[in-house]
Amino acid sequence: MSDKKYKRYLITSALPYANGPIHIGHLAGVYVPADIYARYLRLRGREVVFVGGSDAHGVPIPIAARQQGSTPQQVVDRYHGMIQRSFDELGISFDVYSRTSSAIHHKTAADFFKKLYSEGKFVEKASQQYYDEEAGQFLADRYIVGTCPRCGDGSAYGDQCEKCGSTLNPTDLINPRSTISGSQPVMRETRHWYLPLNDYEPWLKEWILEEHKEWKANVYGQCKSWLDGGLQPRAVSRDLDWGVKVPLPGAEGKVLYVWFDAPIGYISNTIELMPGRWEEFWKRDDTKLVCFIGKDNIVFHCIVFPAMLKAHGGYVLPDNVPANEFLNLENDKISTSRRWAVWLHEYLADFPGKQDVLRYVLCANAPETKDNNFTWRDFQDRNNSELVAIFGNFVNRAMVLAHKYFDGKVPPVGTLADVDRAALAELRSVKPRVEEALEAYRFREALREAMSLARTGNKYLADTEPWKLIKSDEAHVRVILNIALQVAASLAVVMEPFMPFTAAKLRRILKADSDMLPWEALGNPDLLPAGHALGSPELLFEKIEDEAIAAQLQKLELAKKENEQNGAGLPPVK
Ligand code: B3M
Ligand code: ZN
Repeated sequence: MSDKKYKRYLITSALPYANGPIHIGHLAGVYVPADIYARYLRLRGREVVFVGGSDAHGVPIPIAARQQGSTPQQVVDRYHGMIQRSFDELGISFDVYSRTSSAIHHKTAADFFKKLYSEGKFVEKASQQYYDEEAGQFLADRYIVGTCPRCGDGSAYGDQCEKCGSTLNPTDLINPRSTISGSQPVMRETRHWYLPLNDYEPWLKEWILEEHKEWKANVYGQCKSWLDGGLQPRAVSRDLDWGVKVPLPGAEGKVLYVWFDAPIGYISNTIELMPGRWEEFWKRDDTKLVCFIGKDNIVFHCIVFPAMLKAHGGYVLPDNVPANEFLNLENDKISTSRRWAVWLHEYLADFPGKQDVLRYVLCANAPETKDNNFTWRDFQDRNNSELVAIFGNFVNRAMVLAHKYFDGKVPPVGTLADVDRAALAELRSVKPRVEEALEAYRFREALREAMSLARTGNKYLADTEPWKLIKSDEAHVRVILNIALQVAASLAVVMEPFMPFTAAKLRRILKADSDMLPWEALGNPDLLPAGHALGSPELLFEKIEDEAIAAQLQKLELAKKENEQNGAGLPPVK
């Protein structure tokens, strides 16, 4: 679909459960690409609202509370604050970061449910579910353990065996036990409300399979297989005492299913941000809604949430859902419960001032089309041989030479040689290439194109060797340094969405503010006027030594050992 019809952009990013800290898998899958996209659109002068927030509901929260000996509310408060701070420090530029425990969210989600209920959009059904008589409550799937019927492992959960990976129903378990009281649960009748997704199937098939063929192959493929398999009614409520209460008389002890209320959180958070204007963003068809998520959330964002919005009526639908695959860590699946992760708050403490190195590595290596692997060696290599040796080295050389030969001022251009014209052609070609990749959610490619400008600059100085030429042809050295500095100025522009801290530092070094360096002027050969006084040279990046990498690898080994000894647990909160 053409972008011309869009007047504003609504960018959402999955609401992480507030039951643990953010790790690099979340970042590479969702938040780094979403932030790059939001920053890019703002730079292009588009109106953007970038929505984030913590998911305060769902069984994971009370489970974490039990493990930690605290209450669900305490768990949410602790992790929400921690997640919010670490996102902020990494420069994830949310316009709003709230949480689904807010009063406004409870009201928005309850109203949404009530409208669908009063219009007869749900079906009500009775079913048999496991009940813990000692604890006096129904048991969510995760609260039931037993023997896996497939592999015989004794600690399978009601929804999944973690040993063999099988998806299970609680009734599949042999010898089921409640994790709350340890007693054997009994079957009891309960009633729930279901969204009849089967009724929306023909519409979803048309809307996704015909009208959104441009969606990423991994997303489109997953939707197609769900739709081909046929959709079933989905319960939108649960027997649980943590969540948004079902707003109906006689529904005590029931809450909205977390996957019903969480996506409404995007709406609630927008209302919190702009109480008077949120409807412009959510209810006008000239808004482009883009939802950034990881692949495990595809069905909820491409099928369930759109069906909810359609059932409600009046809301825009996602224009795109550019979900990523998973990032592994040192060739093993990242897992919060097994503590196999690089936690953002620990990274920020261990590598102060190196936010952009992580942003760079996670984007350059993003699991865009298939699962990918993060290794500390690769992190070190990309820092040392790309950021330091190419980008940083180029800018530093240009700055040092400009100070040495021209008193820290941008020299004027003169007659161009072929080598100069070739560099200028490269400079001009960057903008359309980066833009095209970003508009199509190809963030790795966009970053590669942006970095190609640094490579061009580096090679240009290496080929022309102005430090040798200065004796024989000062006029040409003026040209070379003018062009090199223009390339550096364009790097300050093009890197802003990817590495905002570095872009700001580069602007400071060049003594050029954002007004001098608008996105529209990216690639212009005259961003810095002749005679412009530069700041002092400063290194953009520093080498990461082997010891720092060894320390990280050791930390992972330690977590693995502790995990093997103590069983699964959550990472400590600092
Ligand atoms: N909290 C699941 C997850 O963190 C869920 C996402 C909600 S997005 C509306 O993967
Ligand atoms: Zn099993």
